Amino acid sequence: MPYAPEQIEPKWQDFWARNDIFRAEVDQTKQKYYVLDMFPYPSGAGLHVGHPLGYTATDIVSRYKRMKGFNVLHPMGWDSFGLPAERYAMRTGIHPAITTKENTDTFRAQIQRLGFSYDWSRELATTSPDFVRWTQWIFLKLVENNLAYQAEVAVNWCPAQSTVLSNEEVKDGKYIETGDPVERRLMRQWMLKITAYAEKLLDDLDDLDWPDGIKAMQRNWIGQSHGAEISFAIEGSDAQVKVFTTRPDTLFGATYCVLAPEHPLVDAITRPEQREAVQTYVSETAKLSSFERSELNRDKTGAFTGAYAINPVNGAKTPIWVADYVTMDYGTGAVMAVPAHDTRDHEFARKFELPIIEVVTPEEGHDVQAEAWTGDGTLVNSSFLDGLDVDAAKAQVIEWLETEKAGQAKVTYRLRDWLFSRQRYWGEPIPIIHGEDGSYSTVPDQDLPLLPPKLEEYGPGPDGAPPLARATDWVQTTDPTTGKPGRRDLNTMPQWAGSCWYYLRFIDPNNDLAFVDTEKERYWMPVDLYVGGAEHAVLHLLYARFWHKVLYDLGLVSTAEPFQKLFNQGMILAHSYRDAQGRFYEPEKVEESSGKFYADGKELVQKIEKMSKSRFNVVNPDDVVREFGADSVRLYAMFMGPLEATKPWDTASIAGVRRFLNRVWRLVHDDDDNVDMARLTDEAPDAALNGQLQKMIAAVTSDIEELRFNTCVARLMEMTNTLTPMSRRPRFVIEQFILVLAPFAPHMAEELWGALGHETSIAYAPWPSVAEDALDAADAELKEYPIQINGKIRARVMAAPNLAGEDLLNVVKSDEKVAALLDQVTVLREIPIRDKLVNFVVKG
Ligand code: ANZ
Repeated sequence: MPYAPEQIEPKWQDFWARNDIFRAEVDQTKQKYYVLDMFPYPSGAGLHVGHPLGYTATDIVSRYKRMKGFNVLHPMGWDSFGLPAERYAMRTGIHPAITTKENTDTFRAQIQRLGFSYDWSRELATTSPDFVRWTQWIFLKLVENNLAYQAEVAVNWCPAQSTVLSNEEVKDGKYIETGDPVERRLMRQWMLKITAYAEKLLDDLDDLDWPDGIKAMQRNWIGQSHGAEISFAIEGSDAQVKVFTTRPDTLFGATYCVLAPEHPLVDAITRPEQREAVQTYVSETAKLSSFERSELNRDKTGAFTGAYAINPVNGAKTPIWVADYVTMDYGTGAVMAVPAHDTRDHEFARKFELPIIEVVTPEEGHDVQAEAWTGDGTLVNSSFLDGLDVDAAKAQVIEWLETEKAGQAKVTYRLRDWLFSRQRYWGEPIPIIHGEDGSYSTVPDQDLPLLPPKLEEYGPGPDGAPPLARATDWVQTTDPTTGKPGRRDLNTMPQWAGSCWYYLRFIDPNNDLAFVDTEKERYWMPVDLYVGGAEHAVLHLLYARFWHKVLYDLGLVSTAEPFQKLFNQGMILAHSYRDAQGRFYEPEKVEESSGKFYADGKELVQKIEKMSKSRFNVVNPDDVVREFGADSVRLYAMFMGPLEATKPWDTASIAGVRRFLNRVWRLVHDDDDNVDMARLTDEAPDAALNGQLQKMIAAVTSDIEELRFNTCVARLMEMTNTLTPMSRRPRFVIEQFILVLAPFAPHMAEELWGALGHETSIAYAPWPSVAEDALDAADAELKEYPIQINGKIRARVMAAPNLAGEDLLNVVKSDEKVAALLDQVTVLREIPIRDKLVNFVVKG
């Protein structure tokens, strides 16, 4: 029997499961390591080859850390609330829980076929009643601590989906998942006060071992601005306009003020003669989406209120306008306009013929009447600020404002509160009961979980009424605190809720008394390594950090941050083929001829793109596991390129990795597939071989620590190239090699480990340590063999010195690059020259 992954892989998977090999328990005598994957949404499409990429990486780290003596927590579960199951239910009437369970079973089986070392006893699903109970419990903690509130808010309403969306889910006026247009609408909604944590969310990023790009995106999203809040009195009124500015230094250059159209002062200050114009303007802008309003190149529009504000610094009378380039959701919803130094104010001033006063000297030749000067300079036309630079003037004017009680320094954030209500069926119902008088009560702990009621129809009702409104019996209830009739909240939580805390539940998944046991939480947290796609840069990772910080402040968890180290895997692309009309062809039907692609007699264009059904380029992990084995798929996923790179999947290349594993098999087995005792020797390796071994161990160790797995695979291949041609292979070297192979190709490693007489799983065998002194010896010992094709050097192979004949040829031909070169030609003659080079005489 040659290497047969289809036989050994199920056998070892079964062995691991039956013996609970990867079961993790708190052990105070051991150092812990918590490795987490972003858990998948179990979609109907099944696992995608992108999943195994990240999962293989975390599995390698988990297995490596176990061998290093760590107590490793490596769990898997399901982020199972979600829109696709609900949509499917709307079409078919099948309850989402049923489809979710089917999909989960498929996902689990697919994942298990890849031999990942999860502790399956901790498996959880965000939709399970037990999990929902604690998600709702945490939400009620937020309510109790005034971090959740109801508000009449202008929401992102998506008519096509009949639901509101969070700001994070909307980009360029469209729902990021479906591309459906999004409008503004006023609705009473639950909001979570994430803004209360803006500063902590920003500051604590500094200490995290996260990719710089992700940190930058979070910083940008939180959007901290330093400036001042300044009060302008309103002429003939007791009211004041408060403006937020990042340029208080330009206060002498303010020539008008602007209120957002929704600003509460608009009505109160508008003069009778301007009322009609202002009202028309306000109602026109209300029809625009926030996207349309924020479009930078839009023509500036506005209306004069007839009222004037008094500039506190010089008593200047400045007209108050209403204009939609100022929005209610930032700062104070009002600005002082400085057309000489702000581009938008400049455009507006030009259009409505408002004065432009220079207060910061621009560069030679720049005219502020023609274009705003937004750079640095020296203050002019500004009384006591004249002569100062921008920074000094900011400090000076803030001091003046604070003394005069006309304003103060102020830090503002772009971050908005998190809109938390969804008008959907398949989510955690919001556990709140509304009284008839407008008050509300929380559902008592002992009544949790509050599960969604059974419905005949899952879609939204007329005009976006939430589906839960249909369950009239469920909705009508008694307020537990007052005993009076009450109505349940009709909203559900967004899909992000479960993923805000699932990593805590993995620590203690079956606890009935608490969401997590304190002792266990203390032992396992924080997550040491978190791997997943970069698409979660802002949404999931910001929301989870927020919940975690709330729990931390309530003394319910022991760390301020949940995920110490984060790594983003790259996206996996695939080849697609289309004809001139844009029709896609299945890759199996495509023929290649001299670099061009054909099907049905048409020439096709080959592209590397995202995988999608419509492009026929989705690779199913089951198919590749069946064809090549899980170990080959794992190795290929790592060998494709750096983990973080976006790269194309190429099923044909798995064959190369499979050939490598065949050679590994042959290191221990003879041609009859018995353990090859004849070639195994108990003699110690010579210095060259030992040196190469030590180098490999050192390199793979540091590469795993830094998540550079593609280079690890290359090292394993080099080592195999050296060992393959040897007639006597030191057992010591073979065993060390198998140990290093184990995290990458665990089934193969277990099998060979057993074949060499070991009776316990390799999963907890100690990771080889490096003999440092042998390392130096090694460098001197390896030799470079140039590889010629028809006399021209085409590659170089590093190998032991003094190789000759068949041994030299074997080493050289098992090199990936050389193998690839020879694949394309017909070899006529092979000329190995001892200790020097190899020349291939070829045709083609
Ligand atoms: C006067 C001024 C003078 C400004 C100047 C800029 C340049 P960031 O950096 O994004 O924080 N602003 C304040 N609130 C606003 C709102 N609700 N809608 C639209 N614009 C608003 O931007 C802060 C600046 O954006 C503020 O500083 C204000 O214009 C404007 F030479 O005030 B500035």
